[in-house]
Amino acid sequence: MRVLVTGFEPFGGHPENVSWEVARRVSCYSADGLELAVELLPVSFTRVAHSLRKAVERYTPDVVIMLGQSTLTDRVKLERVALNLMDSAMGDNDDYKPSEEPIYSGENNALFTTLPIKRLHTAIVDEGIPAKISNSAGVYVCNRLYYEALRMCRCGTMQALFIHLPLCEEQTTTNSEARRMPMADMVKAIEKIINEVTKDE
Ligand code: PCA
Repeated sequence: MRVLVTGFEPFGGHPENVSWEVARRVSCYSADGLELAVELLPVSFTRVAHSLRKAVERYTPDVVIMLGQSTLTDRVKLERVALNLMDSAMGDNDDYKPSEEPIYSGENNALFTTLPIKRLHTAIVDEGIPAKISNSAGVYVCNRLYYEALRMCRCGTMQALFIHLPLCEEQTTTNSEARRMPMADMVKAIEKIINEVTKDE
């Protein structure tokens, strides 16, 4: 069973991105029959899809678990759906600012994960880690990546899930409103998800 975990580089003035910090730590996780790879992705609407495709070609994962940082959540947020839409006034790390652009013209407005998101949510909550299911991954680069991954899933047996994470307690930020969670809890949550998805195979 091959699992690819992705995290993002820093963006939006944050010196680090919690998603990569968690992915890095999760890379040490081991379980019987599990082959785990981690990949750092660019916060770029135009480059992120190519980076994902290259990583999928290299590792041929059964499951891709993508992580992203969100200052708007105070818990582990399991994303159910990706929209065929890009919009950002702030711009990405290439300073690209799409305005209500489709990712793929004429394709599905939304794609859904086929992983058992409710069961995964319960598994994390049972560990005592705050988590929720979300029906919007936003319209920024995380959503762009998720749409690409779910689009690739339709052509094969690969499955994918996107997870937004709050900042960790140790992380510095200029955003005093940002929600936080202990790093250890986020790492445990992702390891639990890997454990659950590999159990099915
Ligand atoms: N979060 C952004 C992109 C990179 C990241 O970590 C998002 O929510 O789209």
